[in-house]
Amino acid sequence: MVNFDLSGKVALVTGASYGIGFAIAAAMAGAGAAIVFNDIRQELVDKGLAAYREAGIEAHGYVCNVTSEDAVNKLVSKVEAEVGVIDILVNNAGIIKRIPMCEMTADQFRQVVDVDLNAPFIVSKAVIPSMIRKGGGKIINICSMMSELGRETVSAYAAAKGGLKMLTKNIASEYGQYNIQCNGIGPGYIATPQTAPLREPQPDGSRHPFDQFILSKTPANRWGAPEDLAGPAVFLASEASDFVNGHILYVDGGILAYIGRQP
Ligand code: NAP
Ligand code: GCO
Repeated sequence: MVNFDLSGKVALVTGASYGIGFAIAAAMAGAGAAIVFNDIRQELVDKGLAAYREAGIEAHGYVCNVTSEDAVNKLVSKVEAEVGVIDILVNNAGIIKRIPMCEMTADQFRQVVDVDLNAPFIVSKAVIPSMIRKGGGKIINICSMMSELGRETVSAYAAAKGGLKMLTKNIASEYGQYNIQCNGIGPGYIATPQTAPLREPQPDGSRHPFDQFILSKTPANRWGAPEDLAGPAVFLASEASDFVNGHILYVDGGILAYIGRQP
C-alpha cells in the first residue's frame, strides 16, 4: 500500500502566510501533518493563522526572517520545544526583483540571493541534525522555471533558483545516507501576489502582454493555481517518495516541454 499519510509528522513551511506556501501547508495538513510556518512580521503571521483557522487548520506561526541564521536557529529550537522535531521542511520563502541586470545594484542582487538561496541553506542546516537523530526527514526546495531558463530582468532570481536546484542535489548527495530525501518543486507560472504585476489587465481591459505570452507557452493554456502544487508536495513529503532524491519535480503545465503556440 503506497503511503501518502503525513500523520504524526511536523512540517515547517517557510513564508507560508499565503501564496504557494499556504497551499502546500494546507495540503500537508490535509494529509495529517502538524503545520508550522513563519513570516517576517507578526501581523502577517496573525493573518496567516486566521487563514489556516478558517481552513480548519490549527497551525503554529512564528515571526522569523529566514535570512538570519541566529533567528532561524532560535526558531528551530522553539519549534522543537513547542511542537516537535521538524520531519518535513519546505523552503518556500522567496522574493524577486524584476530589474534589467545592468541597472540592478549589487545590494539588490544580494537581497534576492539572500532569501532565495542563502536562506534555504541556513534553514536546511538548522533542521538536518535533528532529522539525522530522528532517523530521517524530507526537505523540499521551491525552485522555479528559472532554475532552468532565463529571461529579461530576473538575473538575480534565476541565479538564485539555479543555485537552489544544485543545493537540492547536493543535500540529497550528502545526507541521503541518513534517510533524508531532498527534492525540489519547480512551479511554472502560478497566480499569486508575486506574479500579480505580470497579469494586470491593460487599461483597455485586454490581457497583460506577459499574461498572453505565458498562455502561449503553456500547453495547459492557463496559469497555475497554488493548489496545483499540493499533490506533488504531499508526494515528496511522504514515504511514497522515499527513493526519490535530488529530483526537481516541475509542476508547470508543460512549459518546459513546449516550443510555444504558433501566433
Ligand atoms: P509570494 O506570494 O511573494 O510569497 C512569498 C512569501 O515568502 C511571503 O509570505 C513572504 O512574506 C515570504 N518571505 C519573503 N521573504 C522572507 C524572509 N526573508 N523571511 C521569511 N519569509 C519571507 O510568493 P509565491 O508566489 O507564493 O512564491 C513562493 C515561492 O515559490 C517563492 O520561493 C517563489 O520564488 C516560488 N515560485 C513562485 C512562482 C509563481 O509563479 N508564483 C513560480 C515558481 C516559484 P512577506 O509577505 O512578509 O514578504
Ligand atoms: C517572472 C516570474 C517567474 C515566476 C516563477 C516561474 O518574473 O518570470 O515571477 O519567475 O515567479 O519563478 O517559475
